[in-house]
Amino acid sequence: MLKKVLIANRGEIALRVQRACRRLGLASVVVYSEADRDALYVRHADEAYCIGPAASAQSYLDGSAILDAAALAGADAIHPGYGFLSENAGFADKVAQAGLVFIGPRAEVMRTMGDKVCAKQAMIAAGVPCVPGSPEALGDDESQIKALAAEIGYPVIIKAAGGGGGRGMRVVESEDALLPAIAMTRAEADAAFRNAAVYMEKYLLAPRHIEIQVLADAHGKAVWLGERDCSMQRRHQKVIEESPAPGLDAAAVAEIGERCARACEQMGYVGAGTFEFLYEKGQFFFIEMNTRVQVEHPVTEWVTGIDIVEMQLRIAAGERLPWTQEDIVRKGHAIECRINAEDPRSFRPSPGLLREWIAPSGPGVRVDSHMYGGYEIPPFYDSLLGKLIVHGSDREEAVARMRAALHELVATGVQTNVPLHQELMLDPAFLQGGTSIHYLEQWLMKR
Ligand code: MV4
Repeated sequence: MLKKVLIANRGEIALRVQRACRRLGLASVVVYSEADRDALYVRHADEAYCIGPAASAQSYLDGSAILDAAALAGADAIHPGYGFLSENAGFADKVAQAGLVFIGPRAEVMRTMGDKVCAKQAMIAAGVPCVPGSPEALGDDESQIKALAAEIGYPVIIKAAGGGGGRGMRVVESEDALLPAIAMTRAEADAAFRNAAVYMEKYLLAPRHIEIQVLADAHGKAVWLGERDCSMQRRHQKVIEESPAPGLDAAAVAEIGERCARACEQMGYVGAGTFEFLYEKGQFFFIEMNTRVQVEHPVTEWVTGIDIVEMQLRIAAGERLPWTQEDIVRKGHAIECRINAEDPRSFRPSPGLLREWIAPSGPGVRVDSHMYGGYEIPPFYDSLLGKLIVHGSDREEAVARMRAALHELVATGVQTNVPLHQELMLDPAFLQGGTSIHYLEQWLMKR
């Protein structure tokens, strides 16, 4: 049913989607900015269109330029990858209006999930546990707001309905700071998202970030593909992800996974998606849903044996999920290290000429990267060089493979965070497993 897919992204994920298309015998067409002429995905492409200058706003975020390229190429579907326009409901609408398939859920579902208050309401309706908090956006009644915070118990967190991914939030420790914090968050949210709506939640002090991957078809069936632990992060940038999450009760994860799959069926969700949870003291609390493929999808692919990007394409073509939940069997342990071009101490981006790039290999090693020796890393986009993913029969074997793979990785000419990963792979708390979302930042402070 699909013949030609336009890939509206760059870097490693453009290459990843291109490979999936080729494997399925689908034609693909890529778009690139003036800064990405020498990109590997452009070189491998059968058809490529320059859509504008280096600045993302004038290229990868320019929906009209992308739709023009799709029309010129005769594409019948658009895969948005992650970032850029991947969660932009307005773009999904325009794709549909142009008579093309947007590879993702319906625009209305994207819009619901983009509004974090609506997303939580949808989850409460579907029986997915959420962080205790305001059932709706906060109003203007100051005494009512104070009463709500007192009932929830301090500290509370004020979040922008239009935010997400760590943007537009403020922790409040006591009642005297409450109303000013709400006013500040509202003003920032109005400026940043043109949406002044904010909501309140109990602030969890040291949770883990656990997410559930789902796949849903257009025929009302959904499955969950296990969990990922993404707690190792700095400033909302994930650094290491793994599956399964160390030390969690399998029955408790299965209970949450089932609820996520049923929620998809209830919402008419279509495609790949991720339910993000905070996990503390044995309990899961939903915070947000991502309606795109995620950077860390390979760890789930490896433990389940399922090609998530291939499934996105097949679902968009109208195919039914070829399995029921009982067919989803998870094996071993997978870990992903995000390899960035950055100063390993200051985290400042380090773009420029990558003189050498030698990717590790061997049993249990996968590298998803768009790098090659002699590539000029442009300064305009994120600093991801690629992802190093390993698999082992258990977590210890996966860690051992990661250490060996990090030793083999050669990247010269720019600075990378490989030394940081090497230290973390020897860190007792990481080796123990189950560190909180604050662990890495605290570890970096002490160092
Ligand atoms: C929270 C929280 C604690 N309590 N909500 C940050 C990103 C956004 N997705 C939600 N975030 C948080 N929400 C309550 N009620 C702590 C965070 C948080 C966080 C969450 C996931 C991963 C990394 C994080 C880093 C700092 C704060």
